[in-house]
Amino acid sequence: MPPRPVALTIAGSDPSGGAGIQADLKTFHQFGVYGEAALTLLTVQNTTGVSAVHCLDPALVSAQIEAASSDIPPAAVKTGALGNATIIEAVAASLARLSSPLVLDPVMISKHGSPLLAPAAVDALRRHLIPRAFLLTPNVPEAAALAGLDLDAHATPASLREAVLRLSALGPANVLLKGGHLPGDPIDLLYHDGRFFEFPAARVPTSSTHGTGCSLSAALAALLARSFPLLDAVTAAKAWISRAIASHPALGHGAGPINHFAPTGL
Ligand code: PXL
Repeated sequence: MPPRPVALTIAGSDPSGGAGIQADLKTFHQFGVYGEAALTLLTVQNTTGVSAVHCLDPALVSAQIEAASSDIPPAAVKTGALGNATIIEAVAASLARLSSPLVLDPVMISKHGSPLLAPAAVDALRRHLIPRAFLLTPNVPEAAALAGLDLDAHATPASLREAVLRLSALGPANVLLKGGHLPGDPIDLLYHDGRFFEFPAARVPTSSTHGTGCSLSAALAALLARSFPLLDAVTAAKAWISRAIASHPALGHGAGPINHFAPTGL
C-alpha cells in the first residue's frame, strides 16, 4: 500500500455535520486523505441557526495541534473558524513548527449571521496567520473586511481585483476570492504567480449550501496533501463542490448541507 496523504483541519465544530470540522473530515475522506482535526470552538447549531458559540482555551488548541502533528505529520493544513485573537496567535505559534502548506479560510460569520471571529481578531488574522498562508480563500464579505474595502452586490471586476491585490500584499502565496455572494453565476478569482485566473461556475438555485466554504477549502487542502499543483487543485475542488451542491441531500429544516458523497472524479 502506498502511504496515505494526511491533512489537518483546525476549525470549529458544527454538531449538525454540514460545516466546520465535520465537513472538513468528510471532505478529506472523500478525497482519499486521512484527516486529523484540532478544535478551536464549539457551536450549538443545526440547519435553522446557531444558538451558541464557545471558544476553547488557546493552550488547548495548541496542544491538540502539537499532539496530532508531532505524531502524524500532515502534508497540508487548513484553518476554518478561529474564534478570537488569542486562538489565532496560538495557532500561528503552533504552525510555525510545521512547513506544510496552509489553506486559510478566513471564516468570520456563519450562514445565519452569527460571529465566528471576534471583530477585533481580524487584525490578528492579518498580522499573524495570513502571511503564513499558502492559499487564502475569502468570500466577498471576508475579502472586504480584510482589505478594508467596501464590496457589495455591485462590486465590479476591477474592484474585486483591487481587493485581491490588497490581500496578496498581506503576504499569502496565493489568493482565491470566492464569488458566490455576488448575484448571477459565480466566478472565483485566483491570484497565483502574479496573474489572475477566473473559475466560472453555473449557479445552482438552492439554499442548501451550508458548509460550502468549509468543504471547498478542505478539498483544496486534501488535493495539496496529494501534491496536486494549485491550478489543478482549484479546478478539481470547484468541480466537486458544484456537484456536491447540485446533489444536496435535502436534509434539515433550514439551510441544508451539501452532498459530501459527490464523486471527486479523480
Ligand atoms: O461555513 C462557516 C463555518 C465554519 N465553521 C463552523 C460553522 C460555519 C458556518 O456555520 O458553523 C463551525
